[in-house]
Amino acid sequence: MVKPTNNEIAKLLREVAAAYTVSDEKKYRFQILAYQKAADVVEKLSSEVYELWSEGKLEDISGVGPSIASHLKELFATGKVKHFEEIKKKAPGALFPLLAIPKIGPKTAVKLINSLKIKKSDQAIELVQKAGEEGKIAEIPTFGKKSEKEILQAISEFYAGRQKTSRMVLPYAYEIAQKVLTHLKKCPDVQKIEPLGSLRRMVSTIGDIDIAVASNHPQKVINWFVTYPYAERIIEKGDHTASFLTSGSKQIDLMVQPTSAWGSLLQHFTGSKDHNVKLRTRAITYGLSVSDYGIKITDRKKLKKDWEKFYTKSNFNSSLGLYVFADEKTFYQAQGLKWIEPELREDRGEIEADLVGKLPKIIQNEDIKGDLHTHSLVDVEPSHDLGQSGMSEMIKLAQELHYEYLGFAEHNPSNYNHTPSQVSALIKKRNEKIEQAQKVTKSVQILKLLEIDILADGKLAIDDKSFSLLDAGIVSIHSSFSQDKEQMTQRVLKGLSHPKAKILGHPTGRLLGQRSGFELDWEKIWEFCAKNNKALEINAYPTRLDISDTIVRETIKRGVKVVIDTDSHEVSQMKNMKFGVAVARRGWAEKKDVLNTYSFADLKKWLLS
Ligand code: DGT
Ligand code: CA
Ligand code: CA
Ligand code: ZN
Repeated sequence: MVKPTNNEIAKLLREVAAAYTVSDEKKYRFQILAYQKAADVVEKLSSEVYELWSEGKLEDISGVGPSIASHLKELFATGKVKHFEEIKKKAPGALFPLLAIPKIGPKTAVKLINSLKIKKSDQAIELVQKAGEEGKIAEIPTFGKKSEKEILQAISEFYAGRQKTSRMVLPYAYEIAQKVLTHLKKCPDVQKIEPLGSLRRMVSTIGDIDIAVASNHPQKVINWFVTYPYAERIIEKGDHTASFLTSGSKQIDLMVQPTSAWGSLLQHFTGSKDHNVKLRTRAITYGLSVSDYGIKITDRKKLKKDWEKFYTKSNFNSSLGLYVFADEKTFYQAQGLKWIEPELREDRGEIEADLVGKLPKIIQNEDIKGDLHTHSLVDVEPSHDLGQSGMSEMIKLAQELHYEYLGFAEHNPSNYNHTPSQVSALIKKRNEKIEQAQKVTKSVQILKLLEIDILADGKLAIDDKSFSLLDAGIVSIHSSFSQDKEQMTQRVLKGLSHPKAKILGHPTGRLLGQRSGFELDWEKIWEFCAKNNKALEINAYPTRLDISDTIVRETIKRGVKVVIDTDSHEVSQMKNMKFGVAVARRGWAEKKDVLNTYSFADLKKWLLS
């Protein structure tokens, strides 16, 4: 069984597009577009293509056509695609490593390969670099000194571990954006500011960071923007837009518009692209042309009567010949829609739901009443890593977060070097620490939980006697990841079948950008969870964000609860809750779908159910 990650699949699709390009760009122009589009889509997808395939949902990915989908099926089933290999043979082997360099497209790569007579594909990058350092790239017709310099710079960026396809995990991008926002807010000409694009939609991985500013002096804002202390290279500096690369070659895009057009700017650059396309296509049928500047009436006869109030003299910009919108809500209303939460804007049925008044009232950060999965430094001689913070500081932060309850769920005492009674003794000792802490803590109820390994055969790592010392258990898979779907599913179901095993921790085991997670037969898992009152975790740990938004949506459709946990191993990580809430919001989850929005009494009741 082969499990390529989304990034690997996207890379492969780009390689095929590149091979088509160098083989006959005119003849294959449709294929090239289709493969590039598919690569874009796969790269941005918040669920793994492999998972979708295993759920029989490959065809649901909009942007991946039936022919590419059938090739992907072959890839997942056999590990390679005959058709891809044939096409790739049409191009020199050295093309593919060179594609990893920013700035080097397929045609540039082939020119370099031919002019520099590069034969060894595994040394292609070094050979190009060497040629550049010797001034040989500048001598190639149509290249010149300037492009030689750019190519050398791009190669050194590449070597610094900065591949152009690498996406940031959400919390990481969020931190960078906060720093840039702090810088921009010091500029007196900035009137409004907002991070946009995938960051505002809180997608689990972020390609680049988009920031919008409302200002009547765009040039001043742009000049200020590029003085950001960590701006390593300025890519573009125009009248209304600018971009630079910051540390780690992460791209920051800025767009500035006057305050009067803030609404359409927000809407446009929040995306997603698919949501925007759907919106704009629909608007045309009502005689409207929608853009980031505003809305133009192209055919007044088609405009609905009750929308007319949004198109008045006061919001008409005569120099642009269109209507501008200062806030996003009116921008949507002017098209007969209600405001749609950014996390829902993925063209996954949100526009249709809005039109019939069926948009969900999605969960908010304030609805969260506690965190059930945290690791303190209390040493139970565990099977995996200990936390780094003491119980008291974690409880203190829980109080500051206005939580009603906090669960300590250290890893179970290792069962390799402890007898079952030693395991019980260690849990008892940990429980005493909890009881001491509870004595001095009034506002937060502390739960005695544990993160328990589901062993390779589905047995749990602690026995019934140890279990009886706990309020409930979070059961998780931390080993034998290579089992197939059927085995994994049985293993998980067996692990969850203990009456006190109430939560499945980080259900797919995925690590963003590193490991695509294992396969499960979701229908079986959902059926079991619905029947036996088990919850699936949305693990908010930055590199996990597991389960994904699309699985959340299916989970709650079946009436199965999710629980959002931070899996904190250090006190400050408890603040990652919002990223898990974002996954829930993107999965259309409402407050009632999420276990840790319950009051303590209701939660206790559920844990005993
Ligand atoms: P990312 O950066 O890959 O995580 O994803 P986004 O969604 O932030 O995409 P980005 O940075 O390329 O563009 C930001 C927004 O700009 C996007 O969400 C919607 C809008 N946008 C970009 N390209 C297009 C386009 O071709 N058509 C339309 N209608 N909107 C676009
Ligand atoms: Ca972006
Ligand atoms: Ca962008
Ligand atoms: Zn774990």
